[in-house]
Amino acid sequence: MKPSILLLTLAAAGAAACTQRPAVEADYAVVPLPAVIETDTAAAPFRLNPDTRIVAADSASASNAAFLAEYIGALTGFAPEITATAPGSDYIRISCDKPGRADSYVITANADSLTVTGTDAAGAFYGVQTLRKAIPAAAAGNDVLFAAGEVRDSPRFLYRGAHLDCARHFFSADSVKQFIDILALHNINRLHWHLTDDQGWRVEIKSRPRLTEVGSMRPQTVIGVNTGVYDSIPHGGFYTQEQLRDIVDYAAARHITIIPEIDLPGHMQAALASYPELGCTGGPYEVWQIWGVSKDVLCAGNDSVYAFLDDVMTEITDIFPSELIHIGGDECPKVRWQECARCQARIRELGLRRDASSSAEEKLQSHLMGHVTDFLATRGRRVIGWDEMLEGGATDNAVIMSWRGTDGATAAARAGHDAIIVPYKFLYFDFAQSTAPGEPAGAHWSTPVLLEDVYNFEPVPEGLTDEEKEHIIGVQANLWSEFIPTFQHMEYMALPRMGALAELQWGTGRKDYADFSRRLRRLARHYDLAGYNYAAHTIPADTAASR
Ligand code: TNX
Repeated sequence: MKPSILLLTLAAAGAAACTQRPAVEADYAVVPLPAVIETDTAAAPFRLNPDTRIVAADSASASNAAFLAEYIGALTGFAPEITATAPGSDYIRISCDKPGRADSYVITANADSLTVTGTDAAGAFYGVQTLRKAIPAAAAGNDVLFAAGEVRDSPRFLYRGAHLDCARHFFSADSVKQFIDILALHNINRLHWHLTDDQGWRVEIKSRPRLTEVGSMRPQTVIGVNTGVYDSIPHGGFYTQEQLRDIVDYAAARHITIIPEIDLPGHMQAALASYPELGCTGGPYEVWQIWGVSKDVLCAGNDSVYAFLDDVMTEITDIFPSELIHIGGDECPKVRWQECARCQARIRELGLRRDASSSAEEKLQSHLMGHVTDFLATRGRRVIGWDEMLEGGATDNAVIMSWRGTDGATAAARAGHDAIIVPYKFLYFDFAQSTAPGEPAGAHWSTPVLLEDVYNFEPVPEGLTDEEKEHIIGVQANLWSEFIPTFQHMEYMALPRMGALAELQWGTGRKDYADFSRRLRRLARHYDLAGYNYAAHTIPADTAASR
């Protein structure tokens, strides 16, 4: 007699129950902390297991489903199948059709299923990041239990940035992609990419080939803080437009917009070395081998400089779809302009005069920045500049990046400009992470930026009205690279401070350092799994007091 199918099925189920696989528990309290976590410990949890399927409910959710499958694979070793329709039970469903604020999501879990519903594809992506971080990094070979209940989450700021300086030291396209992966893990959605500076021009501009032929390479670099001793090692590199487009796509798939920065009119010595006629003195100039602020800047009295900038921005906007384009504006000494006949003639021609707040040369800089702003506006773009942009007067819709403190942001918000908060004392991650002996060096001109300082920083300046506060659109950390020559070192400077940054950008603003430390320790296990280099010693240890 043949055994019935029913009997066989029961026997198989019995065997599975007896040999039920071990399980670990997920914890929704990740970094950054979700706004609301409501779990019901009395109800049966959702059990992620080797048979769990991922349902991509709509075409916009397919890539989120693929990311989740990849993360689950890396964490547990399972290879979940992705389907378009939900089975009866045992599935994770991803969709992005919930009305509400951008970048937001809800996770619901019960014994049958787990759902991630975004207000848009980006929101669902952050829900997927939360699930990924909720899974213990040491889950391999285990099922994962997700407590029944709901997580509702929405970011505090819609601009959540990180900056990377690839001009002072060049990092490969693959390293930049790894940086983008790190940003995604922290719910960061803007990469402010510093692509040009005195020490190197890193972006291919086809109409001006010498920018990379000459400007991307320096013959050697000063050792330490302008010691006068050089390393005799040529340093350089640049990204082709094809590589740049590939990186833009890689970032976009992770809901990250790349904001390119062409820093002008100062920080341009690599461009001057390539085209000396763009400077006030005509050169010769070299791609800078030292650090600091160069006196040699673009000549603001020369029409060919304006044409040069139009050409550069034409190609930049062809490569980068970002609405915001960063045009620098920082640290532009005026000594050359004061002595330059063409700059002085331009000042007279424009009728620029010193007044109580700005010199004629500062106004000349505003004129030049205004030209680039107007040119970008014809291509549908809006500019960001460093807070010096306010000095000679900034155009109305310029976004101000407040780096010398938060006063720039306050002034900007009061004048009706949007502002992004990046004060060096809290958010310059090129400064050392501790005062411990042997702490890897970083920038030297200010004090170390400790993990706890980052976490406890309140980004919205005091004294703003509610309406002015609306102008504080984002928070960002900056990673300058003068003293950070390798990508491994860069990772170390970024992590784990980026965890604290994510809390400022996404979180509610409530402060509880012990609770953050506990969550960060779990995130650090994910850093370990990914092989990231990070300052583990800065994470408070797991003592009874910190639990
Ligand atoms: C200041 S922030 C700079 C950069 C340096 C950085 C080093 C800003 C607008 N200018 O050029 O790389 O300090 O910490």
